[in-house]
Amino acid sequence: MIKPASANIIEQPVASPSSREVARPTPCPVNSHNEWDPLEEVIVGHIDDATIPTSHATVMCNMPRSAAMFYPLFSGRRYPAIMAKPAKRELEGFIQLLEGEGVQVRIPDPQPFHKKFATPKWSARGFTCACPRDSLLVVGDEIIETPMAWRSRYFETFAYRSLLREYFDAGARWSAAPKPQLDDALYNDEYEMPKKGEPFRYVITEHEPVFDAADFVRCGRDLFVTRSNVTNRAGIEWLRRHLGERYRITEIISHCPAPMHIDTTFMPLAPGRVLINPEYVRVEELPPMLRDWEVLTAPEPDPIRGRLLKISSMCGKWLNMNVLSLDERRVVCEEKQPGMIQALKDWGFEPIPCAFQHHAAFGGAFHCATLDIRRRGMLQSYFDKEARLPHEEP
Ligand code: DAV
Repeated sequence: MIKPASANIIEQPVASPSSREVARPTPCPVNSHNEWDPLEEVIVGHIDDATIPTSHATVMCNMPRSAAMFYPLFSGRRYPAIMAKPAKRELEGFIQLLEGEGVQVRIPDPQPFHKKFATPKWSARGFTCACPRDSLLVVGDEIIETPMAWRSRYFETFAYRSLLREYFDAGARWSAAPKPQLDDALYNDEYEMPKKGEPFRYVITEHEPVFDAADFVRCGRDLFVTRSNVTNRAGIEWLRRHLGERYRITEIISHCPAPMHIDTTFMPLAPGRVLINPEYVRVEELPPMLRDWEVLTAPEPDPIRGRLLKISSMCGKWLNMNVLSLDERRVVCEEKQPGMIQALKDWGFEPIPCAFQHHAAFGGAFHCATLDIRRRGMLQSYFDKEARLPHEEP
């Protein structure tokens, strides 16, 4: 069942009252239903005033060991130029590439991330808006501000408020999950990363709903989620009820010992085609609704060269999967990952290599660094008949 195109159309006032023209409907600027429709407008984060996040269990438990040793020593300070400068250069190159491919790029506002802020119970400094994928979730014509578990990210969506206001004025729906309190009760003091074979456990409790948008990926009427060190069951349930009957949310089991964000684990690239991380995902544990989908197993990442890059990355090695689809064929991926470039070619995609390794110190790669505002397409179901929602027509 396809949502009528008119659902995305809003009426704009006529320019001049004397004009005889009838009001022409303008499409809503926010319209993105999946990870692969042709990309027209995207927010790309920036790293101005990026600040090493305030040391906290939620931050440290997700970092590679080398970074977890080094970041707490500098927490609350701005990222040094030796890290920021090359990352900025790469961001500029990425933006140029997107614009060259005909995508409209929007940049968030400057924010004083280094400034200390407080709630009645705790204080922190900010982090960065390098990764719009985490704090905002676009579902159709709606943008949802997410309740993030990191204290250092409490006010991060403020960087997007002028954009959000603009989209709202042009007809988008704009909402926010309940502002979390992020009290001590949300965090599990005794948390230790589970060892191989030990049951899943998470640094966050179920005290209140929290989630990062990057723990979800969208395939039309279906969203997939991984529970993680920033997304709890209550957070998933909040989104499920908020989106209502038109959508279904299905969990993907990740065997990552410290999971954070689905976009290095399970990345849909086209209708019926999903890229999976062979270390975190077991094909036999994928939900049955995916049985007709082609599962593309990500190749082993090529090793990162360079001492600073190695110790400063906040992310795991599977960042090679963190690609951005411009459409069902064109995929922006890291130029220093020849294995992934070749695999994408072999699968019939058109990889567009781009230098972006220095962004890993700020939280991710292409998927993390972006938020697709508009992709040309409509809401659809991509799963077989049995997998349809009970009220959906065949
Ligand atoms: O695999 O370290 C990267 C973050 C993606 N948003 C990882 C998570």
